[in-house]
Amino acid sequence: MASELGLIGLAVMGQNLVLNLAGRGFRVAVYNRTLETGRRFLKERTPGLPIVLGQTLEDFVRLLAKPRTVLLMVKAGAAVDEMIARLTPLLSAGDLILDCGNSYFSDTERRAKELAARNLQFMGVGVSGGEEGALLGPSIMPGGPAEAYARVRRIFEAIAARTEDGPCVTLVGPRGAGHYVKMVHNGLEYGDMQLIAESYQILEQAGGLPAPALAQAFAEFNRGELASYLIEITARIFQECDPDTGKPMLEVILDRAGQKGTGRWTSENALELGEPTPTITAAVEARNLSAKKELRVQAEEVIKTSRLKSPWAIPPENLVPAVGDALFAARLALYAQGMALLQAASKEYGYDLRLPDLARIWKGGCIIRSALLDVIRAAFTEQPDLPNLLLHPNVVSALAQRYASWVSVCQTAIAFAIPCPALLSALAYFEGLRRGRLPANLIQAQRDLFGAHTFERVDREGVFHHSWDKKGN
Ligand code: 2AM
Repeated sequence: MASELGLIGLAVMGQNLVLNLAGRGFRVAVYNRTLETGRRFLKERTPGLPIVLGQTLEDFVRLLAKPRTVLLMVKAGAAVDEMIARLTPLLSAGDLILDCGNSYFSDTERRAKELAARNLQFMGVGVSGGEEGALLGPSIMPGGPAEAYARVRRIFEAIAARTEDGPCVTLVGPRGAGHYVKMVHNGLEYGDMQLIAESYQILEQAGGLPAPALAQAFAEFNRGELASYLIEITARIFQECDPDTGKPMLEVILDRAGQKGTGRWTSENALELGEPTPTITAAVEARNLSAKKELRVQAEEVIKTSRLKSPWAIPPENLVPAVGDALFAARLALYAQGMALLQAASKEYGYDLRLPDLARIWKGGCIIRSALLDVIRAAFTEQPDLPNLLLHPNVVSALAQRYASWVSVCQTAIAFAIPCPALLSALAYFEGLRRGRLPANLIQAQRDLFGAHTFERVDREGVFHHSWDKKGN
């Protein structure tokens, strides 16, 4: 019997997605550039499941029921174009290709156009949840034509994560919208992880909490408003020991984090759209700074500015709850930036994104799943035109309650010389957003003085230039 769909690319994510599909009863044909990988996968992981291997791409295509549905799970970038180029001559009009990798959204826009010209349907699909999500149920963010989605909706709904609000999948928008939303998801993931890492450093270095107390603090956070996958795994990480040395795992792990591009893409695009996302950018830059390990070790020796004598802004016994408050407040500011970016992109690219739906499909399966998404969903359901999450009355009062802790935690971090770029950038975003008048008047004055760039006035319409006294007379 012909396979209902095919999947190309049998790295771990691809393999797990195939197992998820086959486990739900879908008959799947698979193909991998390196045949041996495909053979091993079939032999070791698929006995009893309705999975067949195409030894060549031609064989693979012959195994598929028509009109064909092909999922690509190959490395983002040139590999996707190569695969599409090899595949398209073997396909017929009306066949559907779904790129499920982490492609850049403008590549997806281009491919959608190219394939439409050849009468092939195309979707760019964001898949989040890591290896485990792919196997047990990811959050799926498909973008493309509604008629293409109608063909795969049943499949996606069957394999996606489920919450009490239904399967974590919806057609998020046309063309590159799925990959765009996945990109912002990853940017938020960067920000969230960095905020948590900074909170850990404050608790450990200012608060002197040992690993068991850190585990307890984060487990406690996870029982409240901070409940989320990332907080949960953080609590678990503090409990883990290295089998070789018996030391806590965190002690033996090198403090050098890489970045694969999706966080940076979010920042780059936000800069392009003129939408501030300082906390996402701070997180990307914190990873870049972490990568300069040798330089940091050297600088630590050279720069020995003494620290403040009595650095406490918070009574030590209140530090854990205060950090919890600060983390929650900063997380609100981070997600406010991400949602604002999605709104801006929706307008710029005509994606017609529905923010409450995005919050819903992120609730299960993916890395950023959290209780906060319910708050976000409720806010944008109630007020679809809400200009910024931080303006919703519930969020306003949630932040008002935590403001003193947030500021005190930042003060404590500064006093202890603990670098907290994400936490501080989130606070600066909040303070900047809620300040009707910013010092950009001075920027405008400087620009007008040195370059006659002109300025607007607060008291009348129009464009003005002032004859500045440039010599300081
Ligand atoms: P491989 O096993 O032959 O390397 C993740 O790298 C997945 O993408 C793997 O399944 C890998 O296949 C596949 N891949 C990477 N580059 C590719 C290319 N240029 N053409 C086809 N598949 C590719």
